[in-house]
Amino acid sequence: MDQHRSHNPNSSHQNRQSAYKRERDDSGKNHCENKHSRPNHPQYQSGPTPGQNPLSSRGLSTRREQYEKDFPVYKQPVEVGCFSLDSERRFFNDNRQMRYYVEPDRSPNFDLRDGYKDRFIKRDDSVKEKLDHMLRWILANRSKLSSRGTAASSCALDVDFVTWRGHLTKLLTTPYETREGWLLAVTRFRGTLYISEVETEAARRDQENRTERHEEMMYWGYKFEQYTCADNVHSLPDPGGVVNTNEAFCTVVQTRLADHRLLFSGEVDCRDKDPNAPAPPACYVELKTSAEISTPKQRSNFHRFKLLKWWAQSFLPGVPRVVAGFRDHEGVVVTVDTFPISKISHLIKNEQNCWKPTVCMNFCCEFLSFVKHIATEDNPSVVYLLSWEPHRDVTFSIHRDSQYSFLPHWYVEEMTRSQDSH
Ligand code: 0WD
Ligand code: CA
Repeated sequence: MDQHRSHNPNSSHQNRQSAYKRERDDSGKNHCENKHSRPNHPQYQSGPTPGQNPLSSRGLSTRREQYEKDFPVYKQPVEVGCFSLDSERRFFNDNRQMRYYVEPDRSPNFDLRDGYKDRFIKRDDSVKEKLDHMLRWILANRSKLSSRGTAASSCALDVDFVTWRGHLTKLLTTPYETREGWLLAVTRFRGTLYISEVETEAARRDQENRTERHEEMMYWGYKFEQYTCADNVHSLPDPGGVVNTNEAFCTVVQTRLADHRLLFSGEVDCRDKDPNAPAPPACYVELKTSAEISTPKQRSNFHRFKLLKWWAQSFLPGVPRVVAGFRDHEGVVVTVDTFPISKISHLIKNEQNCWKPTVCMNFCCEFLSFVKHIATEDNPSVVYLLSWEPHRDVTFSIHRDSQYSFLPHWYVEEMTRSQDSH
């Protein structure tokens, strides 16, 4: 795979890369240094002195107009590893939970309600795993990531950011989000910035007040996976089995957004079972369910809201297609459609005032610059808490040895040890 090609859905944009490079020529020299150059960003003012706790009134704008610029450089994501979580949520540094896509009929009539009462084991979502699985993967694979650095380099890892793909998806969709805010905890440790989500009060309330109908509908997505995924290349899906949401297969990818080197992991539903399929992540398939579309209004909402989320989630790790099961109110899949990620931005072109990939990517890029700029103290027990509510700027506060600290001792100790032995 050509690592230097940028991954761009709007390749018709002329002059994109050269214009972008000119803007960025003052940065990206040494990603390990703790003090950062302070390019002139229009979106925010200089941050406060670290060490203070009060919420800063200075923030980062999330207004769409600010981010309607050329598409930033986004390198083709490269899979650097993977891991699996088994039926008891135990970590394995391998692909044992990989599943294989078996194409269903276009009108399969899958009953997504089947098994909800008697063949469903639900992950305990009160257990907050934070970045732990990714950190385990990093420790098991640190030789692939550590700087082959000279004595001058003090980086433990050759990346600027470590996070879950899902957190980046939230950033990409922020300029268009009108309902749900977020809280992201950031810690700088040995030059790398770790980003881990903190549940908002509103999200906790929503989770507690879910209706039985909503609980069941959350199962439907997993049931669709069971109808379309086989455990082995040569086997078939087993709709009579148990759905266990502890099980997961996750890809770990490395890429770069402008001058931000990213390492993130995302859960992958399945892969193309053809042995001649392209290498990961290009052989991966994302599965979704959605309410069937019968009116122009429903179609428009689907384009404006759902396709934005689907595009952002799969574009980030370079997963090329989403297979969607459209279901009726009784949870029966009436049609199945494939959405190539590269075609989604064309599909939405006819919607008035619709979302734009460039706005999503430019906002994420500026957010990461903002984080580099404010999170200056390199200390595993310091958390910069970035918070955002719809129609507001992104603001932050600083917390020492607080409930927000998320890098576990086992990680900090092992990284410190491995670094000192280099
Ligand atoms: O706050 C969270 N949601 C966290 C999730 C915090 C820390 C870890 N995780 C875990 C998830 O349980 C999962 O193993 O990270 C893994 C997924 O990370 P991701 O790929 O970055 O997450 P995202 O892109 O939001 O979701 C991908 C898939 C979902 O598919 P759909 O099609 O619904 O987008 O991961 C699954 C789900 O299948 N998933 C979860 N599974 C169980 N519990 C959860 C969850 N909380 N969140 C996503
Ligand atoms: Ca899915």
